[in-house]
Amino acid sequence: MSKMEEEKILDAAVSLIKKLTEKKGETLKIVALTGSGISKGSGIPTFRGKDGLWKNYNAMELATPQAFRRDPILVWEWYAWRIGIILSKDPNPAHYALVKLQEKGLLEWVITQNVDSLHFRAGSTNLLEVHGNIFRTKCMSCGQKTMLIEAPSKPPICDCGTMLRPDVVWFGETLDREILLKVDDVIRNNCDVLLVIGTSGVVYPIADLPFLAKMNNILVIEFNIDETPITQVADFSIFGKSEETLPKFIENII
Ligand code: BV8
Repeated sequence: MSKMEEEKILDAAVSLIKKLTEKKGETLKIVALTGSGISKGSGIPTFRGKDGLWKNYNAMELATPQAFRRDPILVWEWYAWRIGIILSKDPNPAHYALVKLQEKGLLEWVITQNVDSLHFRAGSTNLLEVHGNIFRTKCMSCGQKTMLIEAPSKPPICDCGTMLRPDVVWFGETLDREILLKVDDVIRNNCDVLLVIGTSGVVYPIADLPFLAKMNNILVIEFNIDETPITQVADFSIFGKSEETLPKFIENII
C-alpha cells in the first residue's frame, strides 16, 4: 500500500471520529487493546515474530504450566532473559500517545496483553493487564504476590519456602475472572471506539474482543505492520509501525 493510500485511510478514520463526536455531542469513549507489536518500537521482541525465539524455544513451549512443572529452572531463565531486555528498554511514542489521549479525557481504558509494564511506565492509568505482569511473582502454596526489581539469577523462593512462579497467565490457564468481567463491561458499556494496536489476534479469549466490539456497533481501528484476522472486521486498518502511525493519528483527533 502506498504512503498516499495510507495517509488517505488515516485521514478517513480521523474525519469519521470527528463526525461521530459531533453526532454524539460529547467526547467519544475510546478504548485501546494492545499486543506485543506496540512494544516492538521499544526493542522488545514480539511473541510470535522470529525475534521472539529464545534458545530455539518458541514462546508457546515455555509459557505453559507443563513446561514449569517439567523444568522450572529453564522457564525462570527464560523469564529472567525477558526481564533483562525489558529493564534495558523504555516506552516508545506509541505508549506515550495513548497517555496523551488519556490526559485529554478521550481514552477510557488500556487493555493490554503485554506483561512488560511499558504502558504503566509511560504513565497509563486504567490499565487492564489481562495476561499478568512479568515483574510480579506469586506463590502457588500461600498465594503471596511480590514484585521483582531485577532479573532473578535463580528461581526466587517464597518466605514460605516454595518456589515462586511468574504472575502471568500461561497457555491452558484461565484469565483472572475479575479482570475478564471488567474487560467485558468496558467493551459493552464504556466504548465507542476500539483501537487495536500491534496484536496478531490469535490468542483467545482476548482475540474475540474486536469481534465483540463490532457486534456492539463499536468503531474498530487496527494499527499493525501486517494484515491479521482482525483486518476483516476492522472499519479501518492503518498499516505501519505503531510508534509512527499512532502518534500521528492521535495528534489529529485531539
Ligand atoms: C484459556 C503471558 C481457558 C505469558 C500469554 C480457542 C481457539 C483456539 C485456542 C484456544 C481457544 N481458547 C483457548 C485457547 C488456547 C489458547 C490460545 O489462544 N491458543 C492460541 C495460540 C491458538 N489460549 C489460552 O490458553 C488462554 N487460556 O483460554 O483458558 C482454556 C484453556 C484451555 C483450552 C480452552 C480454554 C491463555 C492465553 C494467555 C497466554 N499468555 N502471555 C508470557 O507472556 O510469558 S499470551 C502472549 O501471546 C502475549 O501475552 C500476547 O498476548 C500473545 C501474543 O500475541 P500478540 O501480543 O498479538 O503478539 P504476536 O507476536 O502474536 O503478534 C505481534 C503483532 O504485532 C503481529 O501482528 C505483528 O504484525 C505486529 N507488529 C510487529 N511490529 C509492529 C507491529 N504492529 C505495529 N507496530 C509495530 N512496530
